[in-house]
Amino acid sequence: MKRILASAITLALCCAALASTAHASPLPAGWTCTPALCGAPEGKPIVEKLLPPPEVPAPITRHYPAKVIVNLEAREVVGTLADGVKYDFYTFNGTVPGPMIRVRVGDTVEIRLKNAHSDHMPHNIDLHAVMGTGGGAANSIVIPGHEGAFEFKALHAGFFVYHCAMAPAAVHIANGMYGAIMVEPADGLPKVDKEFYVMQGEFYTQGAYMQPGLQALDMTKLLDEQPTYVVFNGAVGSLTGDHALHAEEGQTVRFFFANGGPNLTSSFHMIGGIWNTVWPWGGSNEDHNVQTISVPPGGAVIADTRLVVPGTFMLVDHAAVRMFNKGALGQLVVSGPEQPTLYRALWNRPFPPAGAMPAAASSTH
Ligand SMILES: [Cu+2]
Repeated sequence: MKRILASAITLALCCAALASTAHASPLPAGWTCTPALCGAPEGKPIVEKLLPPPEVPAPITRHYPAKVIVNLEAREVVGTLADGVKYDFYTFNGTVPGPMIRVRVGDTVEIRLKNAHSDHMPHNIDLHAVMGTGGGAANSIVIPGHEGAFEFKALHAGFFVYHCAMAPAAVHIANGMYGAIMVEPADGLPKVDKEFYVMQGEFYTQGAYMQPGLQALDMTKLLDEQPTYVVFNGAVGSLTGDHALHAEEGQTVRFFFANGGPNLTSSFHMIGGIWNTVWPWGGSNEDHNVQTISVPPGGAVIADTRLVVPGTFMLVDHAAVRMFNKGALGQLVVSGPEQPTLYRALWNRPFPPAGAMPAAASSTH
């Protein structure tokens, strides 16, 4: 009897040991547990340095997984939607979009979300980079004056949207509560000279386009998906005039472009430019020589362009009414010497009506 009991105890201990060994991998059976995916965070926890858009956090140069702490705060702020037009925005950290987060695949990311004492609504965060219920939304619901946190392993490289998912989510998103997170592949992205962060979003105001004053959300327009404004980075003119983006001829410029929506798909285009390399959908596949990129609500793209001539290049949603009548317009000003072999003006002159004597030929063509 004693011997049977001893065997049973040995078996139980053995099984427990096996179970704990099997538990060491955070991934389900059948997955390859690479060091990048399964390695424990190394070094001291890193507190993510968050910057306002269109600024982008520096590329990641470390080659090991780390613990990254991201401090976000839901803030309801009255801000400028257009010249003379105010709006009561819902934001992450006071800006639309919220700051871009940049981590490396394999990182353990701790999202801390506070809800400002001065806010009136509960908020939360759903990050599309998260594999977990609600992308973290269920574990980050915070009422004003409260803070919540959750942690996830960044298993998939890519560029992802995050947004508030508090019901009614369409309202929180339509009020500007979105941002984006880049999960860099283990070896990083190809180096470029400049990086910019731009997000498109719609606003549904009770007043007509450019009607001055503090504008309230129009629920009928929202439900009908008929926005008054379609803008980049939360306002008409956020990337034009004094706020235009700048680069130099010869540089390669990268756009981290995402669409908060809540409803419209963007047709992201640079007038006078071509995207040399894009990562459509923000995923891992590269495409080349692309003119216009479809970016759905809750979707994103990484788009690189090499600037070969000087000029002002307009960034637009190529659904044309939105660029000239609803605000979806930005400027990239490229400085440098003219390159006449690549682009030059020829002529602009009257030509004789049909039947008139032809002018002396100026060309053998
Ligand atoms: Cu919210």
